[in-house]
Amino acid sequence: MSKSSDASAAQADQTVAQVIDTIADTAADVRTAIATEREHSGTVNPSGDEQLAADVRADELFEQRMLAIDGVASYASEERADVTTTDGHVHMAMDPLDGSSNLEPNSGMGTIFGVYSEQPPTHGKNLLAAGFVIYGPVTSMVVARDGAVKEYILDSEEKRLVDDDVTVPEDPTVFGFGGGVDSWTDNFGSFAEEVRQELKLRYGGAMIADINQVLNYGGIFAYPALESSPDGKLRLQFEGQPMAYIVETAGGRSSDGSTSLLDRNPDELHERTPLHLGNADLIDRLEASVEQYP
Ligand code: AHM
Ligand code: MG
Repeated sequence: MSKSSDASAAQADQTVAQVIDTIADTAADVRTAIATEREHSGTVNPSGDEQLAADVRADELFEQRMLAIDGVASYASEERADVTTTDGHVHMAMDPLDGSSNLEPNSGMGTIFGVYSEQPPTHGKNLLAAGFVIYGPVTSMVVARDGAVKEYILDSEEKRLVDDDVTVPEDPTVFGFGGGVDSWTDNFGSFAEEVRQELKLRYGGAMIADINQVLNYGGIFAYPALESSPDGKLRLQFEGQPMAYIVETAGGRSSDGSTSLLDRNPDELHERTPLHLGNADLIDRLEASVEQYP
């Protein structure tokens, strides 16, 4: 590596550290938005989902805080059509409030972030780091960076490290599959029936919380291709690739049905993807079952 690329790698590394700290600091404000900005905003996001005031607020908070960091060159999110740009060398892609339909029943919700070396839409290989925050009984944060996944608790003065080596447990225990059973393809339905006989169902309606179950207990989470929506529901750049980066760094696998989500190069910022994440052998079996996915 040349001296100048050494310097820019070090610069990017410093910016990534600042991004992670700023997201941790912003979590308390997002929790407040969840508690106070509970009404529908009367708007839809670029995927056509109705937005809550809390979705819009979380998006504004992260746009403002991310772009205020020296070195952050752009901010893209599930809640806005276009990328906001400035000068810098790393690029943010975020789902500011994942699982916001859980707001009314007071179930888990979270924030997902991916830090890319190129402006989205971009290839998954350009991820430098990724993570998520869960606004659950406590606020926790999981970060994948430099080949390791770490978990922190945020409800104290400083972010407190509680696990410095998050790894997908070898023996899988839980599964959670999105979309109605009637909307699945026959191949996915057969695979789901096999899994149902082996593992315990855990499905909470927020991908971050469901994948955090997989990180803790081993297993598989999927939001598959649906008969009516062959690309599924979840967005590749804001949800799929960051979560795939975390699960793969923790020793698991990701797949869109035939390839790792990190090998995908989206044409569109808001492109959707079938998504399957979890223990490697379960993802291998999934791929063998659904081989004619897109
Ligand atoms: P959102 O980002 O608009 O909240 O949508 C994504 C969420 C995922 O967290 C979750 O897995 C999925 O939508 C749940 O969908 P469904 O309600 O169809 O089960
Ligand atoms: Mg989401």
